Amino acid sequence: MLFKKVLVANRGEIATRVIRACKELDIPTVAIYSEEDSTALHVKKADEAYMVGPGPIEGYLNVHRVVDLAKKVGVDAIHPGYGFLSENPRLPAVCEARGITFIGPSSKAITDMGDKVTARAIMKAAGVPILPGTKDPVTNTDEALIKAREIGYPVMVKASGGGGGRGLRIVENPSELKGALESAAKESKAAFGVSDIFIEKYLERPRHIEFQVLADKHGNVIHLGERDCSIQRRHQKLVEIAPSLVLDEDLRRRMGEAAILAARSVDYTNAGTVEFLLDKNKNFYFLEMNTRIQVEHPVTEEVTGIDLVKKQIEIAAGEELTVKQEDVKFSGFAIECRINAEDPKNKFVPSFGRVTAYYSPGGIGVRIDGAVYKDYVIPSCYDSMIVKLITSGSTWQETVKRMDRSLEEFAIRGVKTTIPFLRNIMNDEDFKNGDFDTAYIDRKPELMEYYEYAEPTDLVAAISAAIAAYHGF
Ligand code: MV4
Repeated sequence: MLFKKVLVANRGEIATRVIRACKELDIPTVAIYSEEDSTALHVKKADEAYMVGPGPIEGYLNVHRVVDLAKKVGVDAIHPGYGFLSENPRLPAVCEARGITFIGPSSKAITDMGDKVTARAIMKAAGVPILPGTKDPVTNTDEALIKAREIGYPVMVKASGGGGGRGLRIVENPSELKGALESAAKESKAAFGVSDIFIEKYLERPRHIEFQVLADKHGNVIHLGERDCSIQRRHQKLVEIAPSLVLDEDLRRRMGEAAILAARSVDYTNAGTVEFLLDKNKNFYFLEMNTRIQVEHPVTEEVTGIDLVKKQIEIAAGEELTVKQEDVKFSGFAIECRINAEDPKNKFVPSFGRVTAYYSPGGIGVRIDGAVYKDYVIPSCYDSMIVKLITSGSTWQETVKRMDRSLEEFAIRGVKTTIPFLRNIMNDEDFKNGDFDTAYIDRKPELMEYYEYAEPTDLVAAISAAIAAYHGF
């Protein structure tokens, strides 16, 4: 038996995903949920469920309360999912102190990779390619001006404690630098509590290529290939694919080796992702390392056939990785579309509320990782991603067509979703030709244009009104 009982310290689709893996491993599960999540799918699927709080967020973020509950109900392992506590170094530390296994890396690996300046220094020492940049945080404008001139404009000002696009400033020339440093530091302080910022050479229109790694507690480290996550809007990934359409075998091998080197440099254990930027000359540079399972992990699972969440649980339980690097085979292509309850025609404003109809697609190569169902009321206090649609196929063209067909089939009524916008991407010639980079969405405002069929309920109301008007009511 790997574990007696696993507590899933998360919500939404990833909580359901972890519970499914535990069920297949015959491990009983414990869910936590806020009052707003009392009707959530993960609460229904877990063997036990306990309300935490107060309020919609606090309960999912309180390390001591989560671990206290775990001890109280006989849990011996905690899976953090992504977001929430997944990259809080205090959770593995408190788990260790209380004799509970944390299903993830060490507290130190999380801390080191969470600080971008520290991460860059570790990678440089390990021989992983990094972009030209400052070795330490910049502390004054004069020093920064000298460093930026050495690096060469354009440069990017970044928050060391940051991620996800906050505290980022692109600086084209010296006159912009002082203002960028001040605004980035201010944003960083507000977002991350620390104002440390550093400077890197800015890559124009790079691709965002990330490598999945798995490392056990016996020194075995493998990579499971790459995911191309270039299609982002405001640093939110929208569509992720595997494999990338621009890597040849030699580049894949070199980037995979660099990803393994990165993991080894922090004595990494469990599942992790090493993110690189790839420039137009196929040079790659370390961007950051994510010390958690990621939203987009299913595309790697679909092309390798490896269940990453099960591997996380087995590694945490001390099992050796049975898969050797030479055993990892890649087959076909996979695309993940994140379906958000948002209105693409109205600046992607969130659209929460009751799901009045829900019909999911099916057929060969179609996977749904989600947490919504008919009559579920999507709460307004959480992330707007409601379901992930993943398709896989033997060729890129087949996989894209399968995704478009599945999006067309997918009926989610009662809330607006990004499905029509995602279909536009699947039918865009540049996307179909693999011709995209991190600036793809910004270059194509027409992707937000589409004809919106009226909701059937709207049609009934319109027809009724017309009949009433005709009869002079
Ligand atoms: C960069 C970059 C180009 N040059 N760093 C950092 C946070 C991550 N979400 C994206 N980041 C980037 N860092 C250097 N030196 C390009 C990105 C980047 C990006 C930047 C702005 C807007 C959208 C982006 C999408 C992917 C990557």
